Amino acid sequence: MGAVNAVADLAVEGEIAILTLNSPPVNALSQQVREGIANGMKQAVADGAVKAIVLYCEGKTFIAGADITEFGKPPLPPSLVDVEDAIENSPKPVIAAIHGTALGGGLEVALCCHYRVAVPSAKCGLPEVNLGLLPGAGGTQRLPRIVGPEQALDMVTSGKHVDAKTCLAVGLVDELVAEGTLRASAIAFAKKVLAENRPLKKVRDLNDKVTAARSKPEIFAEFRKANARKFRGFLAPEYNIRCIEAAVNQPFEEGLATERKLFVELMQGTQSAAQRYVFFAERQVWKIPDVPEDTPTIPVKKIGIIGAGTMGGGIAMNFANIGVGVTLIETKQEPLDRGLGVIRKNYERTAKGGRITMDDVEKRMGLLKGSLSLDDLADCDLVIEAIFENMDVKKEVFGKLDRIVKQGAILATNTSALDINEIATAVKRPEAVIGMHFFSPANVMRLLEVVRAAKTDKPVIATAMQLAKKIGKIAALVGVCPGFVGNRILYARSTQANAMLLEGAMPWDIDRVTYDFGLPMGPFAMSDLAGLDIGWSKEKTSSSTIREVLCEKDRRGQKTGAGFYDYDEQRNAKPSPVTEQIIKDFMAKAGSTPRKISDQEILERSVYAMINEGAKILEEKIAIRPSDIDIVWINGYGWPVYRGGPMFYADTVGLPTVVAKLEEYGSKMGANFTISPLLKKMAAEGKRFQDLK
Ligand code: 3H9
Repeated sequence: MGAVNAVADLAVEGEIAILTLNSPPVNALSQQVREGIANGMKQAVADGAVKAIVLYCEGKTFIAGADITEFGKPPLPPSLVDVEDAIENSPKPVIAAIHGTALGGGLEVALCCHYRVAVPSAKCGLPEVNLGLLPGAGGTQRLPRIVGPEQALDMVTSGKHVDAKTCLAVGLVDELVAEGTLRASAIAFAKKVLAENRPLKKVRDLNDKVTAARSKPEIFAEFRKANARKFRGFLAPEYNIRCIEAAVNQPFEEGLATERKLFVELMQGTQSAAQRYVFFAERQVWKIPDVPEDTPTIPVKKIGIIGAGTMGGGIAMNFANIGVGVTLIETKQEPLDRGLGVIRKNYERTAKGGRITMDDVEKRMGLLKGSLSLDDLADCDLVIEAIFENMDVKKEVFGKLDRIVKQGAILATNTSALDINEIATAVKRPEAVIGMHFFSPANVMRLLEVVRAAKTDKPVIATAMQLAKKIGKIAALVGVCPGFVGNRILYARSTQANAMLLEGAMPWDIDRVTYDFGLPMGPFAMSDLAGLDIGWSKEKTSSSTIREVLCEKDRRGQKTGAGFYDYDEQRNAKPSPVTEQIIKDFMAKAGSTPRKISDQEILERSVYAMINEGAKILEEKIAIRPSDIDIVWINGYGWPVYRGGPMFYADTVGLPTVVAKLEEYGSKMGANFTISPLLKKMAAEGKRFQDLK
């Protein structure tokens, strides 16, 4: 015995064979791993001295799933199902020894073993749904046979990782063994199976829980209803539900066939392609070509935040959540107290929901210190300025910080619009200045745009990215330009939305098309939510835009009960005849006649303008790669992940089509509209954004 192949090894200790996989980083079921298991099983079964087999993994985890990089390529034998059959049909008991995560195909393999042992820190799950897929190797048929259809529905549609203790309780795992002793304990367990002459337990034969649910179709109807909002637009959750239904209503083999058919359908569709692309994009986004992983970082133990408003308070919560002390600065006591009060309320609400304890609330509040003096920031390692968007005031604050805060500290701004290079001129250490653009509510939204200014030092960038990871954000490194990546693209979309209003589309038409495409809300509903009066003042208003006129009529958005829409007490939006009249008056004044704008035109002009802006962002090297732009729009603006982000979507439409349509709409797109030369070039060369690495 010894090496089976490059990633599998078979050792025999007494009556027990240990089949060990070692395929970093996550022991995914690549062709080599499948072959290693299949051949290892063959050898162990053929060896007369072997009475039981332990399947064990080296490295940080048990098998974490199928190898996603192989998807979409021609399948190579042995198939995963063949491997599973070799295990399940083994005449000798096979025991899975689980540490780290047994996910997807990994859990499916474990479910074909006759027994499963795990360390307490291990987790099991079927996360295929997050890749737009379903467990395609029997997982949807075996899981409900152990945990019952209700829990199986929850697991396959959420993709959640279930901790070992719960796995033991629901029967997914047979025994928990002490941390650090997995290999020896699994061998001991195998010996016990032999000594007690335990049967070859096959999950496929457990029928009680599925047959019990056969006469209860309401289980599925209710589950669909309760989750309709969450699953909106996604195919995979529904397909996963159908598989669990099949497990309940069909014999095992037929259920497997249903699962296979639905799996193949999902695998061939664009949703899964998009979601798999996003999986890799989320990992790629952390990689910065000229800031390698070993770039030194600055230890951050104390943070200062200037501004205790919604933004500053939300940002502070992120750091208190991970146990880092924050000094919050305001100019007056009253807003400071109010800011701290809001934070406390937020935490208390979370505690009421059961996600943290009241003890945690106090601990986190204890990490937040209020102050009215910038001098209290002298010993901070990082200061984040989160005051209102005014260049002069920001420069003044940075000038002061430069004199107060210790050398070596990072001076960050949360600006969403201003030129950070100009802000950096206010200090003698521009290399310490960086943008950390949080999205509101900052304690909830996952995106952080880290903005690299002309002189920002690499360790400053590396530290900001590392901190983002620590507070659970996904960070994209972007360059300086008006609106950076996210808001710049948003602006391109708004320009088209506003232009279409003046051609005859109503706000609710544009919003409906946007919502149906999969975004959480359209541009006008979003404006109403944010407030139409941002940047507007009664004194300077000129009635030159619809938005201004709405503000003049005190229709300033949801908060005033009216904006583009009318709102009832519960803030439900209704199309507004007042807005409609304002739009019509505007058009009459301009001498233009309203025309019917099709849903297709609304969608294309909105989305293709965004793609065009994204291409310009790439041309100007404001974003490192197209997939970073997609990460920004998915995590900051709710772009539907099943469409993979605007740049991925462009690839699915085809760049020549995007360019042709933009040329067709040409004159309507606005006086300053130009098509990105990069976009044109790529379209002409038949390239895709995905190919720009
Ligand atoms: C499936 O199983 C289908 C079957 O039902 C049916 C088949 C017929 N494949 O996340 P990390 C790479 S679908 C290939 O940073 P962590 C990842 O890209 C699969 N590569 O580590 C990264 O590469 P790089 C169901 C994979 O410690 C590196 O590993 N399973 C795979 O934060 C490290 O990853 C899943 O969906 C893979 N399956 O988290 C599980 N997984 O270093 C997906 C990872 O070059 N994986 N890589 O950027 C995960 O959730 C996490 O990776 C895990 C570790 C929790 C395991």
